[in-house]
Amino acid sequence: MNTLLTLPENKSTVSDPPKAVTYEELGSVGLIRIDNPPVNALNQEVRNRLAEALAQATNSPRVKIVLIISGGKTFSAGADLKEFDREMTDPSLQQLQAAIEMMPVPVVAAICGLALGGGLELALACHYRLAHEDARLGLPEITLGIVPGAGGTQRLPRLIGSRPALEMIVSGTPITAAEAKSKGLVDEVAEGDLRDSAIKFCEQLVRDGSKPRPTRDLAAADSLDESMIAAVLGAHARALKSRTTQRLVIDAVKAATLPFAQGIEVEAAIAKKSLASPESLALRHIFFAERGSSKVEGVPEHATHPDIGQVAIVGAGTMGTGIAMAFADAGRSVTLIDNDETALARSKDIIRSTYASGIKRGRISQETADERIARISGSTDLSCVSAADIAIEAVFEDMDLKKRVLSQLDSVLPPQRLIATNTSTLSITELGHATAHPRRVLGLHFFVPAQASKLLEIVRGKESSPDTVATALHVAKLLRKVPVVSGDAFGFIGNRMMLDGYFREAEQLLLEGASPQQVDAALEQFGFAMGPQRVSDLGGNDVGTKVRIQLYQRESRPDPYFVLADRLTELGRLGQKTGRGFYRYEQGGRDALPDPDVDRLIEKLASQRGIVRSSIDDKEIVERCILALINVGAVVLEEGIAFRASDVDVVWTSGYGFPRHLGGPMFYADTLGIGHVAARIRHYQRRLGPYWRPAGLIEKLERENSSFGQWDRQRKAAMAKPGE
Ligand code: 3H9
Repeated sequence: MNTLLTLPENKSTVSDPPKAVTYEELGSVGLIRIDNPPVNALNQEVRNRLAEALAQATNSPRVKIVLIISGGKTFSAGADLKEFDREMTDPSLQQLQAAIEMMPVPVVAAICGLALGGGLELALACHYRLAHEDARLGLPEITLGIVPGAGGTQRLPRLIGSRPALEMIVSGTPITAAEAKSKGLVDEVAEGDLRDSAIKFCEQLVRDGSKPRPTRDLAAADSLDESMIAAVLGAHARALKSRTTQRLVIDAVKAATLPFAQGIEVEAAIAKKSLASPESLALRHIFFAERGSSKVEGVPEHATHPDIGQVAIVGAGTMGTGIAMAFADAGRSVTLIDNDETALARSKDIIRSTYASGIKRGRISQETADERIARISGSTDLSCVSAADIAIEAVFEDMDLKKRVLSQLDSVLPPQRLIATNTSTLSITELGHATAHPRRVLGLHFFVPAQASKLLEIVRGKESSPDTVATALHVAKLLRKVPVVSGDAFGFIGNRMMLDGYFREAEQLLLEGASPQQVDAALEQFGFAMGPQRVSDLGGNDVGTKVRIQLYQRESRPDPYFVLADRLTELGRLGQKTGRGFYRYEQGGRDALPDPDVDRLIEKLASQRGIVRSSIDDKEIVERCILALINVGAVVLEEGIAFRASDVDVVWTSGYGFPRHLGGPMFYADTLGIGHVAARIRHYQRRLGPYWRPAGLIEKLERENSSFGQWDRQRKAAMAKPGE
C-alpha cells in the first residue's frame, strides 16, 4: 500500500449503506462504486471512502485490477462546489489521484453520463478509461471562473496534446465519447450495459497482463505557440469578453511541458488564485442562484405536479409561435389556437423557417426538425383546449381581450389545470379575476425569442396557489429555462429595473450631454453584450413605447421618462427594422451609425426641459446606470416583488445581458460594498435631485454593515425555520 493517503482507522467494510462509495470484489476485479446523488460530487465523504476502497483493493491478494464506476446518471460533476468556500480537508483529490497512479494493479474508470471537472480529472488519473457511448467528458471549470486544479491542465495535454487540451478547457464544453476516443482521451467506447462491458474490459486487461499506466509518466506535453493560443481564444472571444480566467488557463497548460511534479505545483497555485478571484466568486454565486431560484417560499420543493404532455397556446403571434416551438423542442404536443386562419398560416411558416435555419446552422438534423414541426398543430376552435394539460394565453397585450380569452379558457379547461397568461405588463391578479378559478392563473413572462431565451419570469398573482406555482416551475424545468418567481407589480422584476433604473438613466445621460454611441460603448466595455440604445433599436423602439403605455395604466412616471425613445417611435424611427432609430443603418446592415438628426433631437428635448448639456465621462455613465439598476433592485426587494437578491441577479444575467462574471447587479453591489453604493447614490442625490434617494433596504443594510448576500442568507434561514 502506498503511503500518500492517511487512512481512517475504522476500515469497516465499505459496502454498508448509505455510504457514498461502496467496494466489492468480483473475482479479480476490485469494484469501487461512487454513489453520491444527485451528481456524484467528490465531497469529503466520497474522497474518504474512495481512499478506504483503494486501500482495501491494495490489501486484497485476490484483486488484480480495480474498476471505478458510478451509480446514477452522472459519473461525477466534479469537486463539490459547496466545499470551495471552506478549508478543504484531506484526502484531497490530488492525493487520491497520486494514490491511484501509484496503485500496484491497473485502475480503470468506466464513465457513464457526464464526467466533468474533478470527475474527469479523477478518470484522467486512472490507468485506463472506458466511456459509455452516451457519455460526455469535459472540464467546464472556466464557466465558474476556475482553472482545473486536480491535474486537468497537466494530464489532459499529456494524453491528447496541448492544443486540443487548451481548446477543451477554454471552451468548457464537454465532448462526446466518440470524440474522446478519437482524441485518445478514452481507450474504449462501450455500448449497452456499462458495468458488464467494463468488467469484461478489465478481465481482458488482466488476461493480457496489462500493467498500470500512470498518465503522469507520459512524456511532457508539446508546447503551445502563440498562434495556437490566439486561434483558441479567437474561437471563444464572445463568451470570454471581459473575462480573465482564460489567461490563467493558458499559463497552467503551458506548465504541462515541465516535469509532472513541477507542473502540478504550478497548476495548484494558479487554480488557488482562480478560486479566490472576484470572477470565480461571481460565477459560483450565479451557479447556485440559478439553482436556488426554483426554491420558493410556500411551495414545497417536491410538490406534485401534473404530467404535461399536451399544451394549448392561444394566440399565434410572435410570442405564441415561439412558446409553441419551446414546448415542441421539449417533446410536448402543442395545439396553437387562433381565430384567424391567416395568423395560423403565418405562424406555420415561421415555425418551418426557424427550424430550417437551425438545420442550416447545423444545430439540429432534418429528422429532429420534422419531428418537432409535427408536434405542433393549429386550430381555430378554442374548445379543443379541454384536452390540454395546461393552457397558455398569448394574445395581444390588451387587458379586455386577455380577460375574455382567460374566461373562455376557464370554461373549457378542467378546473385543476394551469392557465398561464403571457404578459409583460398587465396585472395577473386582475386577469385571474376574469376567471372563476383565479388560484390556477399565473403569469409566464417569456422573452423573445421564446424558444431560445433562457429566463422565464413566473408572475404570481395575489390568488395564484402554491400548486399553480409548482406546476409553472415544473414547466420551466421542462423547457430548460431558468425560472424566477416575481410578484405582480409594475414591470415585474426585470422590466421594472430596466425602465425605472438602467434604461431611464441611460436616456437621462443622453439628455444631459452624452451621445448614444458613448453610452453604449461605455456599458459594452463594462461587460453588457450590447448597450441600451442598440438594444432598443434591435427590439424596436415601438415595442418599448407600447410596453410603457400599458404600464402607465398601472402607475404613471414623471417627465422626462423615455421622452427620447417615445419621440423616436412617433417619428417612425423604430430601430433596425426601419433603418433608423437611435442610430441609422445602411440598407440591410446592422452596424449602428451615428445620426446627426438624433443629436439635434436630443438637444431640442433637453432644452425644452431646461437641461444644460455638457460632457460626461464614461466612468460616470457606467456608475450612474449601474447604481440606478442596483437602487431599483433594492426597491423591488423591499417591496417583495423579488424574494431574494440572488433572484434579481438571475433575472439580470439570464434575461437582460448583465455580465455574468460580475454576478448580477445585487452581487456586484456587494462587491462594491453597500457603504460605497449608498455614499455614491447620495453623491448623485446632492447633484441631481430626489430620484437618487437610496432605497430603504440599502440604508438598512448600510446601518447593519450587511450585504444583499447576507440578507438572502438570513431570509433562507428564516424560511428553513418557519414560525420563528
Ligand atoms: C471542479 O471540479 C474543480 C476541480 O478542477 C479542482 C478541485 C480541486 N458540486 O444543475 P442541476 C448540484 S469544479 C456541488 O440542477 P442538471 C446542484 O447545485 C466543478 N453541487 O442538474 C443541484 O443541487 P440542488 C466542475 C453540485 O441535471 C443538483 O446538483 N464541475 C455540483 O441540470 C442538480 O444540479 C462543474 O462545473 C457540484 N459540482 O445539471 C459542473 N454540480 O438540487 C457543475 C451540481 O440542491 N454542474 N450540483 O439545487 C453542472 O454543470 C450541472 O449541475 C450538471 C447537472 C450538468 C452536472
